[in-house]
Amino acid sequence: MPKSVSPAARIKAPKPLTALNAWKALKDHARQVSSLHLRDLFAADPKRAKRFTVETLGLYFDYSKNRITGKTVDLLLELARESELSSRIDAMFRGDKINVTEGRAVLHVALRAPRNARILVDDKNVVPEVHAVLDRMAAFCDRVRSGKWKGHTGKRIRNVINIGIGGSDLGPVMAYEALKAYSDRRMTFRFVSNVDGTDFAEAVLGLDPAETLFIISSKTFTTLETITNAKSARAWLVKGLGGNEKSVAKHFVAVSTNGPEVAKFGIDTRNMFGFWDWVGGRYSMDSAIGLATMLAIGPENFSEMLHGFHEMDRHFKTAPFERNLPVLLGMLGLWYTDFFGAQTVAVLPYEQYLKRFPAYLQQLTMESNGKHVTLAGKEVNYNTGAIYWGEPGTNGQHSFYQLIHQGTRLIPCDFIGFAKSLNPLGRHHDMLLANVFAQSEALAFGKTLEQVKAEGTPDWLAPHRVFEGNRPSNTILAEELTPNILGKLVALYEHAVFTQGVVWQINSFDQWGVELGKVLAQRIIPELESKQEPALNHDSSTNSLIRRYRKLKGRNQ
Ligand code: G6Q
Repeated sequence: MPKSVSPAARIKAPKPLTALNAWKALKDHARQVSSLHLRDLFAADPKRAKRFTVETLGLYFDYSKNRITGKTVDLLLELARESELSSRIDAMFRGDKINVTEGRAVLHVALRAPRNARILVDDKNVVPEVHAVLDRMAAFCDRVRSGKWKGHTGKRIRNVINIGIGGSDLGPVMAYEALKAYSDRRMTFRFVSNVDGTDFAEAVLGLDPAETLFIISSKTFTTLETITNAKSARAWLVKGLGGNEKSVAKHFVAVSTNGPEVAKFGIDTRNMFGFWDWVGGRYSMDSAIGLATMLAIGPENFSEMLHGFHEMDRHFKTAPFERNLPVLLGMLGLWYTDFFGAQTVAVLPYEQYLKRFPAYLQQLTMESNGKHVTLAGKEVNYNTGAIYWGEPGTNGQHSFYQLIHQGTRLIPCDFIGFAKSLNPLGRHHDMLLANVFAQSEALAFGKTLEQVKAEGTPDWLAPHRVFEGNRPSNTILAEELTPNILGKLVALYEHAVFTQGVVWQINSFDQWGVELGKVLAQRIIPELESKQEPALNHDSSTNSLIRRYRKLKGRNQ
């Protein structure tokens, strides 16, 4: 539990965000920029695309189709400087306990640091421990992938089921889907997260328990959904293998920070892969939580992914803000959230393998920056974290893009595309990429009434066919989706989230809302299950819902 004296109180209270010079200047500046159209900004500056593009680390980041001028960028970066972003970055990389509400360091960057790096937490270098776990994971993965690790009946493992939720699920699922092309196709990978029994039932459907390995991924090893699913998995396995409890040993491994709970569940802690309290759940896909990913793609590809993460970390720490991808991405997002009233950001990967990337980013961004008080506990008087959402292109074009093009809301978009397909098929890929470029062009430039009329559209129909344009987007292009590039993309967003959190003066690394969810249901479960009619003390709506549920289940007297 947090101590009674707030560690935040020891932090020198920064000037309120809205009192910073750059913030005030941005307020005035936003009024001027809101009357400018991207059509005019592009027409006035033939070099605009070049001026607002950064190419580094194999990523081509074009942010020219944003509602910005050179002055906007200067002021946004000035705001980052006034917010002391550099020293906050240093504090994170140094292992300072910047997660003040939980008294923890925030060191996902240590998970991908090279072997010879030195990062201290409480005066102890944590990098050797990180690599010791990675080495154990690699040895385990080699044994499973080569068939040396045998199940209880002597059969090799062909199916891997990761059981975890939130940060212990979204990263592994996203990375598995993203890197499927690099995975061992002879193996089946499935992911169970929901406490809804359907999730588990569907995941094991058609699988032979003798060939199935469960990874129970839970930092705390007390999460209701995960432990419930893990118990059902154990029952399914033991039943399938003739009722022998000993079979658990060869079919269950754990990823956790909680050895005693793992042992209590019945998993030998020699088959446990650890991580540390300085790794937040949503920042853990490159820790042992990535065991399923490593089993799928192999240790070498996994290490390529870590290398990608690390390259972006180094870039974030050292590149000047003007060329710093996470700083630019973060500050551009903040520009629309705080100065244009934008509520959401659409992430639109034109790459089928990234189909779970928006869902992954949803947790990363919204759990991190969905906060309404500052580090010092003061209510903010500006907007913080945006709502992130999206679907892979081109599917979204045939559904929700309509609102982005012609609705009444401003929705900044991040387009993500790759020059090469991992499945080249005739003209498919050129068509796919033509759509990326066409969409961002249409969003920015639109179609005027004059243009619509010039096409012979009757007057009554013309307003419906006008696209006002001036709708902002970033485009991120890379050569090909590789483990390395995936690492870079994830780290790009991680650090963009950090950048925003620093400017908003919030703690991006706690999640009390999630903790609340973990306890709320506990009180109601016995009320649903009890044989006797329970005495209910909720509000009248909740009481009625519980009674109705019990009645429908035939549990009422
Ligand atoms: C992530 C959150 C949350 C967490 C899950 C699972 O940052 O803390 O999504 O990952 O609640 O928690 P366990 O790994 O402890 O089961």
